[in-house]
Amino acid sequence: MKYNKCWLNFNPINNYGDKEFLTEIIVCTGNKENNSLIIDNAIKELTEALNKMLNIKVDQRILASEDEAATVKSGIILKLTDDSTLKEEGFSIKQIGEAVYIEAKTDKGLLYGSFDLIRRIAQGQSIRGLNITENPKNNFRMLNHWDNMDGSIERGYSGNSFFFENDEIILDERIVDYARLIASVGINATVINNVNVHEAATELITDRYLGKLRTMADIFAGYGIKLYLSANFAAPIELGGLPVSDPLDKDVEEWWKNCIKKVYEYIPHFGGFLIKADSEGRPGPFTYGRTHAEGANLLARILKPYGGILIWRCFVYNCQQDWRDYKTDRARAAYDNFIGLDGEFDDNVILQIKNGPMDFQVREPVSPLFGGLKNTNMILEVQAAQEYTGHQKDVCYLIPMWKEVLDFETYAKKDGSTVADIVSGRAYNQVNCGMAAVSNTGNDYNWTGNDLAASNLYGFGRLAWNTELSSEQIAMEWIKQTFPHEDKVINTVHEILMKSWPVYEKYTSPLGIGWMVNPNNHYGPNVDGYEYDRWGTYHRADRDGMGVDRTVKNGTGYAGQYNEPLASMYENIETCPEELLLFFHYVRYDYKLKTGKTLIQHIYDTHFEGVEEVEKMIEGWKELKGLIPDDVHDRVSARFNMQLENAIEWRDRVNTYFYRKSGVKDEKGRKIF
Ligand code: GCV
Repeated sequence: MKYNKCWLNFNPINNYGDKEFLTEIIVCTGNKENNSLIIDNAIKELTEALNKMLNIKVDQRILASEDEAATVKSGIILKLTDDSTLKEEGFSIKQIGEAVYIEAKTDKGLLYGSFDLIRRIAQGQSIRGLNITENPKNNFRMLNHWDNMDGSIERGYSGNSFFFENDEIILDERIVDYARLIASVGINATVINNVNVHEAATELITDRYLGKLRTMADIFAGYGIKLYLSANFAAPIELGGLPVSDPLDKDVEEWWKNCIKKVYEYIPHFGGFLIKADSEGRPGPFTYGRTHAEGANLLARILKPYGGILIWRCFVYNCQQDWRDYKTDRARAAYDNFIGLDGEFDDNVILQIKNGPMDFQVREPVSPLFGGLKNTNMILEVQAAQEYTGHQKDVCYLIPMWKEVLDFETYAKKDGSTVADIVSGRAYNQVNCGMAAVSNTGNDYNWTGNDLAASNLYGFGRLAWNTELSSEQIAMEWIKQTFPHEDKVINTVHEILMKSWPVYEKYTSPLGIGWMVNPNNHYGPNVDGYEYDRWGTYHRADRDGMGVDRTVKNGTGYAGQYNEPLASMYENIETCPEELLLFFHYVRYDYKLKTGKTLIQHIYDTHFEGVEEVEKMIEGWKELKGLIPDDVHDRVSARFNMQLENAIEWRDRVNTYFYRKSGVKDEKGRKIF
């Protein structure tokens, strides 16, 4: 076996009490010939899950007529309905008498309902008296893969790509299992290639690859997933031989028209494009003096008749900017570049905004763009790939971080304008919006490098479906579907996951300062390592204090990009949330935090604590030996060893650095190297 099935392992559930409802799957949507691939897949999943988990060999029956359906009294009944409380992808599950009814408006809804039922049984939950209705909170629930055509993955920590190898597309059983995995948590769209579109990837939109992509898109469609591609803004030059890729040039428009027509001839259900432009060396409309709206709208207009969507990233900044000017601030860039374009994007354009203003640091404030744009579709982009959060060597369960972002009140409206309200479309009555995660997958046996990192992939899907689920609940669901149902296992893994982000933060970056990592690979400490700062350091530490002054009064002015009362809250050192203190302020080492500790003592203490807590997590994990499969235990133990080494290195380097800068001794007299 080249890979495991993660949370779709369908481990046996002993002594499950509700078997009597589950002996037959009955589909009431018409005759067999009319059944869609999606329904066939739903039946397949239910059949396999019940067989493996409960040892039930389920029968299947397809009913041809409504009359016949009315006679059914027992089994799992999949039924299309026109229930107006359900959205297109929603479903209800009701257990009545001897039957469990899964009802939905569409085949996709039936698939999601089937996975929901499986999830409940896999957790050992009773389905007796079940009566639930579920509608997804977000319409777009996407993965972004940063996979390159040579098989490498940018910021990939789980092996190589399972989509590409040697400039070819891979079509094998793993693609089906990938689709099953992500559909099971409600993900409905995926971009399979890197936003940095290099060489062969530019050609994905040509005859060379479109045939195979069609096959892949069909597999995905069977699980309700749309295929998207990252496109190269300079494709008209690189593929078409045109002298420019100016979005207002007629030949460029004509070129894209022909290209997109061809894409849809091959793949009528193609989702659309994701574009990274004018950022980190990627081409874009700035070259021609055009705006990002002009760039995005050109493609959106052409995609529109096909039902296509154009997703345009707001991760636009000038990595060559002169940091010596104190007012220069990369954190300002996304807002500065896009706020003036609010309302100028076509309705099938979605702006994709990273959760924070910088770049997926351990701790950042929420991007002010969410509270700023009012007439623009938005997708929240988070990073499941642990680029700055431990490379999937260190455990870092990211759902609590994403929850904080979703729950953040932007004050864009008087009420109901949290990030979750905005990206779900509730705040401004929008349809084209949602959430995307940079995927943490690769062709490793366990998909995510660290077995525990699968919780982030699982959790992203669940959270994108229902932003109101708690981090605790998501962790619990994942654990129960992944590990044996032993209290000790469940409690220990739950505790490890829930502590992991705060622990990682403790031994790495204090109070929102970020970027003290080794340049380029972004793992391990390097206090002065920020690669785009050629003239100084990111943290701006001197002998008196550290932190970046982002106030309007004296600093970069970034704090002023927020709506009130947030702008004033961040501006004022007394009201600025402490976990972000150094993000917004230059703070003296002797500044007293709310705990009564000085800033420097806080840095020392948290770094010592971080290492101690990793040691405790390892102790807990050791005790699971024999209670979970050996291979899983060994793999995670090996990762924990790397994490401990990393944490010690962080502790020592950070503490030593700031001890040398400040000259202030540790109050507790611990050894600082
Ligand atoms: C795909 C960061 C990463 C890059 C990534 C970029 C982006 O800068 O380090 O690897 O490029 O973000 O999100 O486009």
